[in-house]
Amino acid sequence: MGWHEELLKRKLDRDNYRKLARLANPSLYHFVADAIKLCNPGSVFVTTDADEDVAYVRRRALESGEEKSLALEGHTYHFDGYHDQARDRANTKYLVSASMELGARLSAIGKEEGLKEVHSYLQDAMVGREMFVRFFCLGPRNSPFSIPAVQLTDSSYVAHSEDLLYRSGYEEFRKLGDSPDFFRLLHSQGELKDDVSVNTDKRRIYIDLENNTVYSTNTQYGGNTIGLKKLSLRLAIRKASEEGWLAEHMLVMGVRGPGGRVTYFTGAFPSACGKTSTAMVPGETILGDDIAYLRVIDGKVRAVNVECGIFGIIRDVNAQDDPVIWEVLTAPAEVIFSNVLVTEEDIPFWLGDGREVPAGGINHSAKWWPGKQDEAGNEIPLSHRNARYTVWLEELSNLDPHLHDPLGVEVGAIVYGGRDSDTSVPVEQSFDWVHGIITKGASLESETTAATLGKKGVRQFSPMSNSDFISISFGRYVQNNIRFAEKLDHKPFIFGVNYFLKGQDGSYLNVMEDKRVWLKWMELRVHGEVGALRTPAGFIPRYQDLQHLFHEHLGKEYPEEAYVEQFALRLDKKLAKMLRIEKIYRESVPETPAVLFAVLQAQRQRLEALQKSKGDWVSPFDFPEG
Ligand code: OXD
Ligand code: MN
Repeated sequence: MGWHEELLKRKLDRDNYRKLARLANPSLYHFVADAIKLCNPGSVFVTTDADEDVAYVRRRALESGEEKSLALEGHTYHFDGYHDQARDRANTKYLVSASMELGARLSAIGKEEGLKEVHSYLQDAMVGREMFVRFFCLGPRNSPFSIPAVQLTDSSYVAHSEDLLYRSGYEEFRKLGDSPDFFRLLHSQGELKDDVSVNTDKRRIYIDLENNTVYSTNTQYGGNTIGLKKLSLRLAIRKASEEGWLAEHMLVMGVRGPGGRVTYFTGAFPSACGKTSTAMVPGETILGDDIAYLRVIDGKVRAVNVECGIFGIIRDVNAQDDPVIWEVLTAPAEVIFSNVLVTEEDIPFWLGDGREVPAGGINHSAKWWPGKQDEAGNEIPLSHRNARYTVWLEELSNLDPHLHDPLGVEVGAIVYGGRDSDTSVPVEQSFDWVHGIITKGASLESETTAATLGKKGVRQFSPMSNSDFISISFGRYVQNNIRFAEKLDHKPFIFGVNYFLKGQDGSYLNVMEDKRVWLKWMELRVHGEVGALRTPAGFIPRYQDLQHLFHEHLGKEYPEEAYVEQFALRLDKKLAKMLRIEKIYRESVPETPAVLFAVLQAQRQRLEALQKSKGDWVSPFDFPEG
């Protein structure tokens, strides 16, 4: 027996040792034993797929005080520290060895230096605490998509959240045998005061791509700690690029067409840009709201949701706009609320919930009252703008029946959307796969939101809405996307959407529910059942079709002036954007495929020619049917 096994035997009680030993995987023993040696936990709990193990984690979350009960049965809440409320981009880095080429857009640190640093923060970080060892399966079980992953954490909140978000995977590890092919995630909250991580200056999320291992410490916020989410997405993007499939920041949903037809869509939107609310549009079915794996199987693109739950932004969730999730959040069910306001009656409140603001309560800033200010004199809202809820998808009334299908669903359309106040039309279809990947996916920009730390509202380049998670050079990533379906007979259609377009007076031109109409239009396009107008940048809807769809699905009028304002081509803005994107690829993206420049330049020339004849603003009625 090597020292790893000896240490495990010494540190784990009999029951927990037996659970680990049953997996008979030396690489797993190494990972767990190394982590125990480093973090020095007081005890270790190994979780199998058994209900009682899962229930134990849930109970510990309450006993440890990381979660507290709310009035409704099954509801709990958790707070992250005041300065630990979003993904920390600046301190999330790839550990690179001399042989790795990641390109300048990826944040990296030398492997030796980075490991030394993060190990120093993790050293003895779990003294007197319990370490949870949790096994999960990314994607459905027993599937070509499945990736086993093991999470070690000293946070029962993290372990509990993952339980709602991922399929348990102890049995997947049993099937894995002694293979080292699994993801490894190690997290510690670091030093705590009043239940929150205090050393946020030492918050680090370091990713070792060569060993499929992620280290996260001195943080509690889910986006930094729930290793199966964005941290595993980074590992998966690299794995996918080596194996010829795609790991994407995408929702998966079913959109109903005429006669009960269901067409499956995947959709990439940067964080806090309408992805979850699209996936939950009333009347359609949801498979997932955040991360999808896509593979070509039998000549068709198929997709699965990597997760089985939602870690959703709660801000603006209200009975009117989001009836499906509202129902779940206001009835007994297993729900974790984070960074909301909790009143004396143990009722959670959040920004934009449509209810009267309560007189006070506690939130991420401790005791709260309306008008409370932080040290800098800024008013503290009743809940954080990035406050979240965590639930099982099974709780949703519109869950699609294919969530757990090992082969996923066939993808009819891929939608790319960003937060864009002044450039793109609400919905537009690309000419073909390559044009779509390049002008919609690879050209995506978005104005920043509260899901990451830093200034909000700054326009950022975000190819496929994945820029925070791309773990290979951006050029190679785009190339992989192009190649993925280029040669298939049945390619998904590619669309761009923009829910955030504003008019001249600065107000939004659409309301949230309008996206239902865009979805219905796209569904009809996939089946060739509705016409379109051909612009130099893609196909846009005809007025009469939208008028009909607005009436049929939303029961409202759609005035011609609204159509013209929303679908006019804003050529000055569109051309400026194209120049920005070309410049980014030319100057800072090595390995950019030549076809990207060819497609962008051809489109730019078409738009310039149009601008010469028609000026900066062109009405949709000026375009021919195409
Ligand atoms: C998320 C994110 O939580 O992208 O999904 O930040
Ligand atoms: Mn996301």
